[in-house]
Amino acid sequence: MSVADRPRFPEGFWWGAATSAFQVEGAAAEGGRSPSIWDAFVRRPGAVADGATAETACDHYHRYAEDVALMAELGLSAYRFSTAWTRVQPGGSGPANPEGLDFYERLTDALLERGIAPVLTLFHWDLPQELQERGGWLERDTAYRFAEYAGLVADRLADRVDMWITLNEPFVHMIYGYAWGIHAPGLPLVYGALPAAHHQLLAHGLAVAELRARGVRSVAITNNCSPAWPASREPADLAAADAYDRLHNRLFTDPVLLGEYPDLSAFDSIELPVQDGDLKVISAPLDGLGLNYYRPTLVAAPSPGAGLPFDLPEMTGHPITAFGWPIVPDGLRELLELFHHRYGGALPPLYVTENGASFPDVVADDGTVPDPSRIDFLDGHVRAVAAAIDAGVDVRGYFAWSLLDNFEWAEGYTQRFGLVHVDFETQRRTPKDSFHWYRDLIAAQRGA
Ligand code: PNW
Repeated sequence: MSVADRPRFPEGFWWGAATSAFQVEGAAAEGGRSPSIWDAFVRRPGAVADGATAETACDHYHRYAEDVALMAELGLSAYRFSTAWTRVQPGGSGPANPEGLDFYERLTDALLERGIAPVLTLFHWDLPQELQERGGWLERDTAYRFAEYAGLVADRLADRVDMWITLNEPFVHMIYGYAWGIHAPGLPLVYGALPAAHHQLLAHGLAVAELRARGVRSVAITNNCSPAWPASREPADLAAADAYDRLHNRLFTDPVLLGEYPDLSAFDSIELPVQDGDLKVISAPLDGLGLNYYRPTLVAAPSPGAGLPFDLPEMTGHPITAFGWPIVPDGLRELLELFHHRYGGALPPLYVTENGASFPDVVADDGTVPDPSRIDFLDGHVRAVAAAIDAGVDVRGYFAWSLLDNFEWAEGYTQRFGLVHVDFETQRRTPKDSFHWYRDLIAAQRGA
């Protein structure tokens, strides 16, 4: 990219990369860690591609120092990771497990030594299995358990973590985990999943209070969001896209920013177990909103008897990733501007907390990993962020998903999202061409 052509970012903009505990750590039976719902789910025949488990994953628990060195080489200003509840408070209740907290303290300190801001997510889908056996997010009590766990992490790290993110993508966790059952805990409850929305949101609000009580200054939540594109300008398609937008983009954002749920009357039987005072807890002021963007969603009027107020037809006419997701960089600009206009003064600064793509990367004979498609993907999306900033949206950071190839949930190790290639037999890390591209981009931006 030539200098003249380079997008401009505000001073102090965070250039980051992200991972999550279950997807990279491994060491599943070490350090006092208890089983999570994902440890249970991967054992279900057919649940995960190739019957893969995350017992070793990227072995980041043992190799974190090497991984932090890679981050330093990239020149990251921030690193987004998650803490495993199963390490910090095995079983999901009771006192902290100091060995679990020791690990996150070592990681945090290693980041700070390299001048990388730690961005800590408290929940990235790996609920302690013991809490699932008591109902998981279908139970209100899990929200109180989460607040307690948040307090334990903050007791140790409140003075050192730059930004705290309560939940990662509660929408995806609810839909994949509780409505369709294709992720842990594997419950195909359809509309019966909705209590998992309210209880995650309540957990978020209760945790914010625990963090504030420990002096934490910067708190956010990360939502997966996707512009809903109507299949045509026909009123039935427009209404379907509006219903989808309420479910995917507003259900987990309106309560947090506006203190109210969106009108969901387009859906047959949505019931949220809201009690007096909950929305006040849920709408505690935040310092940031994290958006994870991967793709827009095409939405059409439902076929008769569909049970949902929309259909989601395949989107054609765009290049696709190895996952089959359409590549639409401008959708990120659209999303950022949508939030800016929709929430106005109620919107805190935005952070793109995940964005990336999977491609079938291999290490070439010369030891390089050519991944031109990922470079194109990242370049297009970084430009989309710049365009949103130019349009007046307050975006403060961008985190590539992911630093490392890792355990991609139900896809196991078959989808590679990393800037760094991981050989899952030898644990050898090899920076891909996109790693060098991102390093150069960051250097140019920080030096500019
Ligand atoms: C996110 N979708 O999940 C998660 O936060 C990551 O843990 C995950 O590895 C990454 O994206 C890549 O999948 C998503 O259907 C799951 O649009 C599904 C969707 C988006 C994000």
